[in-house]
Amino acid sequence: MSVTEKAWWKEKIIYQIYPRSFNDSNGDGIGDLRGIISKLDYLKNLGVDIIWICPIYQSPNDDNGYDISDYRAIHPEFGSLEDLEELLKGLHDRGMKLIMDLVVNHTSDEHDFFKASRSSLDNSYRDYYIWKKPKPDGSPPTNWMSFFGGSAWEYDEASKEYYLHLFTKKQPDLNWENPKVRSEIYDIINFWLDKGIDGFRLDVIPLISKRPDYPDATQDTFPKVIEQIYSNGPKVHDYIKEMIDKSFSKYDVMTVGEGPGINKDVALQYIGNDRKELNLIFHLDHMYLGQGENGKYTPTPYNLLDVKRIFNEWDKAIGDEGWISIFMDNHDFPRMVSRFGNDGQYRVKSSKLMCMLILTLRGTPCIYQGSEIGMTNVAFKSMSEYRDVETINFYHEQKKLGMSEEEFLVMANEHGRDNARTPMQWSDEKNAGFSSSDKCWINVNPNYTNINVEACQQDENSVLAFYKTMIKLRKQVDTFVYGQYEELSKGHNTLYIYRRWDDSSEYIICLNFSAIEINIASYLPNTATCVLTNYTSTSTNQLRAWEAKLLRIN
Ligand code: TEU
Ligand code: CA
Repeated sequence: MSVTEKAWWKEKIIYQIYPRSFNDSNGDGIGDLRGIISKLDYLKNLGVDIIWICPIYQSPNDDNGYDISDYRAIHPEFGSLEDLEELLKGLHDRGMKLIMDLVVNHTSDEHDFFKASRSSLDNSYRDYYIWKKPKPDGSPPTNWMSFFGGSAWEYDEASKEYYLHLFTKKQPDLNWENPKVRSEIYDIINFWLDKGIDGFRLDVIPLISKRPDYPDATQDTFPKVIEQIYSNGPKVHDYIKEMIDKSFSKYDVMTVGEGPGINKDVALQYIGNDRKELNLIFHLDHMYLGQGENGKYTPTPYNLLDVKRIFNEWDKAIGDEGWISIFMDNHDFPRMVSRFGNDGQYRVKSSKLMCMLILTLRGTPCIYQGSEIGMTNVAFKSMSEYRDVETINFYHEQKKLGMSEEEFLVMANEHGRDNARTPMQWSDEKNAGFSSSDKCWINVNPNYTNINVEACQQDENSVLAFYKTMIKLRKQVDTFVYGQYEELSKGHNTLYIYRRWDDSSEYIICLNFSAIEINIASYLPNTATCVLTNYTSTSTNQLRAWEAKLLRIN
């Protein structure tokens, strides 16, 4: 058994903050940096180590900050550079770390680079972006669809050319073939690393190298288009290696790539111990489950067997040769207790079950804000409550095809990214204690009155209490970090039982993803001690409804 190389970014726990929705310090209804600063002791007390904050740079907010118009300026809504430096110091003083979001596949169309690029065909910034002539019939250069619906090409009347935008038309893709673009990006990275941040989450990094022949997409599902057309282009590793060499390699920092399109067969090219590229990735194979021909709004069925298959295949493919993160939701996907758990009668139990899952699988756990109190999806009653450009764009697309608002609302309620973007629920006070404003940028989930941090802090059996216990346990037991992994319940469509072991100890984690009690004696050795369960009483070999049980094998 090869010993996995030790590293701080393997042992620590990431907590993801969507700043817009975390805590509003100045009453404008928008979360901000000073709001995060006032919650540092809460985060320290939770036990998390690395705080990843989504983009806080200057942006027109077409995609809530993932459309950057100035990479070195903090958006005034979030605060100032001094606030960011105070947040960084506050984290470092508590022995915690900060990683920021690096969005360099594209900029905002309001970035100076793009304003210059679009100004004329012969402008020196023209080839900072990807401009192509129309096909002879005037149609876009390829049939590529944007992640957010519609064509990935926008026609520019002035120059009679199209520019590429794999996301919204206000997010033009940068041309990484251009060494001047790459050099600008390395300067941006070094600007922030010199400020002492502890690394970056690299947004859609597999997309940065485009296939030079710009082939039309022929795949039958959008995830396959991402994998085979948009991601893993011919120079992606040249670019990542050069980026690491020109910036990250000079610091003891963490690089975690967001990996749309990275499948288990190419993953080690990005994260292999010997590759000197990224430290780890957030792969999205389990997140993309259910995304059909045009993505999430053309849904296809899936179940727990698919999720387990993906986790097993990835663990087999990566083993000790690389590293990934373990997460089950973030700001782009529905809340995990609603999607994979049971956010009704078994909300508390299944929230604790999801906690045990992400903290005992092999990989760096990433907890998304609000998961620690069992926050759920939100059932907005009208499309006017939605804020996410992806949801709104797809709504307009489906409306053109005849779908009614009521019909689309059902899908938006289930799949929309705003499910994860409603304000953090701190208390049962106005706006869940998130803001003193009369109007927040997005409505608070009405269930804040009983799902909130304060309520959890009064209850020793709360989801929050369970997260603290499970986080402590994970930090005491190296086996959960560096140990091997094997599923014991393959083929079972509601049980997920797996073991983790190394030379020092062995544990079996038993998760019942259903409300049906089941006997699991056949999966267990005789000598097992129950270390933790999400029930207040222990049981024998019965796994009760949505029960999560951590057993130590003596
Ligand atoms: O997400 C890229 C990505 O893969 C997601 O867009 C995901 O496929 C989609 O949202 C599922 O609905 C990153 C950021 O996380 C996301 O917030 C940005 O919108 C996107 O890139 C563009 O920067
Ligand atoms: Ca604010």
